[in-house]
Amino acid sequence: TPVDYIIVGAGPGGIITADRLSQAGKSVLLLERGGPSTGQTGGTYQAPWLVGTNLTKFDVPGLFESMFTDPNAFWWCKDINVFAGCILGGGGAVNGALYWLPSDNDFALGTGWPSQWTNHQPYTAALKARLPPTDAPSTDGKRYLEQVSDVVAQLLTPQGYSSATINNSPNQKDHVYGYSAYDFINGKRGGPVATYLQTALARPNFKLKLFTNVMNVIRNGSTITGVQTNDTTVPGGIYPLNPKGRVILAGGSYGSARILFRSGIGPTDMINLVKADPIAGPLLPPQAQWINLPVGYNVSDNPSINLVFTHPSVNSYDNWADVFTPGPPAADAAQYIASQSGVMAQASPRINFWSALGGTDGATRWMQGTARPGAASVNSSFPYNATQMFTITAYLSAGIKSRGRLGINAAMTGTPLINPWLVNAADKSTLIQGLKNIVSTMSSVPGLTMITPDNTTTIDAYVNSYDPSTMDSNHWIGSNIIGTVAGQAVVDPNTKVFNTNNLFVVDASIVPSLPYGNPHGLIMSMAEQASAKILALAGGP
Ligand code: 6FA
Ligand code: ABL
Repeated sequence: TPVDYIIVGAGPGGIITADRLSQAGKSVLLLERGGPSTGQTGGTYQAPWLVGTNLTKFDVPGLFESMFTDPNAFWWCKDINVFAGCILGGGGAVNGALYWLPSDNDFALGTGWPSQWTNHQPYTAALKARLPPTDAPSTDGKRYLEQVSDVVAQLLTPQGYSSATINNSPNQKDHVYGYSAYDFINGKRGGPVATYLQTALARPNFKLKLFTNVMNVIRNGSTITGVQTNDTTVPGGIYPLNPKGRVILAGGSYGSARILFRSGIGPTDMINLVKADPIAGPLLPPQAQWINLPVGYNVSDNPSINLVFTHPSVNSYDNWADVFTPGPPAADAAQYIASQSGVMAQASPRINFWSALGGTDGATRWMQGTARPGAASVNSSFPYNATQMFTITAYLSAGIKSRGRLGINAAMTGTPLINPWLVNAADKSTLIQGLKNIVSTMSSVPGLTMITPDNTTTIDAYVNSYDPSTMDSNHWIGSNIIGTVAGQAVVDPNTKVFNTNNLFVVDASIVPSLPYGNPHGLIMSMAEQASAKILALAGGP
């Protein structure tokens, strides 16, 4: 049966939009290509030490680092060449869940948001009411494995940093550090799946369909009539819209861009790749109906550089290598199963910090740091004690000027086409300055040793030789950038795709500039605001 709204993709953007539109009484169908994730959603993928509970890999915060080392990583999209979650919850089901309420600057005009978007506070407040952040996720309110936090605070204090509860003052992002904040609830992964999705599922006018992959929208010129899927149980695989219905793409920065290419929307070189594909080609509208928009351009992601240290007080937690199998230390496993408390109630980060940096081009950029026990890769010329390792990841954040391009290849796989990291010379010199600042006070922390880069490698040399593919922060935005001018932007201020009547995008891809912090908090506030704008826009169902 036709519906008012088809939403493609159950990540943070899609779930929040689906909940708000169904709350307004619209009939909503949410299509997700992946399967269940958390125990609450019917997921069953468990660590051996959790058998007998209903807790899956996606529920337990302390299993986060094992997302990257598990040989059975079915949750990553296999047809996207960077990390992207293809599972209920999207990136939100598999990410580190660091959660920052957006600041005013994150939605300011200078960042590329249209003027209609600057008043984000009511939407951010609505988000906070549904999904409050916590920087003490263990159910007993205690903090565990906090040595990294203490050591990094000691390092930063002589540089003029002060401590804060970061989400109590989102606008304060200069020389500030605080405990890592998450959207975990009751010691488990929370996020939109545990909150917004549950209220939507309780409504008779809302339906979620898993394992349903949308190839393209069906359109007649500028009017979309439905979506083409892999579902063989419905005629032609097509899900239809009501006459005034709308489609909202929320497949993420790579996923939504690909659906647009496959619907004849985007740069001609991308649509020609679709045309040449034996399956996707015949589903394209005739060339006279192709819509030329800069889909895939204006892409941004935080360039991130890892510094690895040792300190005698730090417990590297065996690099998180055993947390999935055979399991964490027995006492930690037992404590978590008994009460969702302890080390396993938190993902790996322990402290986050920010500073503003002046660039050689006169512009201000911000740097974010995230520190955690353990290290993913070590490159050192001298012996070190692996049980004492920790990592500081430094990200260049708000103010980045570099842009790249993403697209598809001939196999229809989503892929970066032009890397977005440190293309702009002042981005690079600013990040290098930020790294030098971080290590400038090392001598004030007794016992602190940097092992990557080692003492024979300068910060400049380290950054110059850094493998660009490992600068990826998984914070892709901008491929369907919002704006006021068709041709410069892909979606208009109401998130409607230019030159279409009823096609929208509400996910990371419309975000014009990276925020101060890890982006999913901003994306969720954006989805609150986008659903209000879509409901208010005339001509809909
Ligand atoms: N962001 C944060 O704020 N904090 C973090 O700690 C953090 N960590 C990570 C992280 O550790 C990893 C490994 C990754 C990949 C990302 C991280 N991020 C973090 C970024 C954050 O998760 C993303 O920015 C955020 O999830 C983006 O939300 P969106 O709603 O824009 O998009 P998603 O990719 O999450 O969801 C898209 C959904 O659509 C998926 O469920 C996918 O399966 C589905 N989909 C895609 N194409 C589809 C199609 N054709 N048909 C049906 N469904 C489709
Ligand atoms: C994020 O926002 C990033 O997207 C992730 O890359 C990051 O996790 C999490 N938050 C937590 O800070 C890192 C892991 O800690 C590393 O072990 C892993 O190698 C890396 O992601 C892969 O990109």
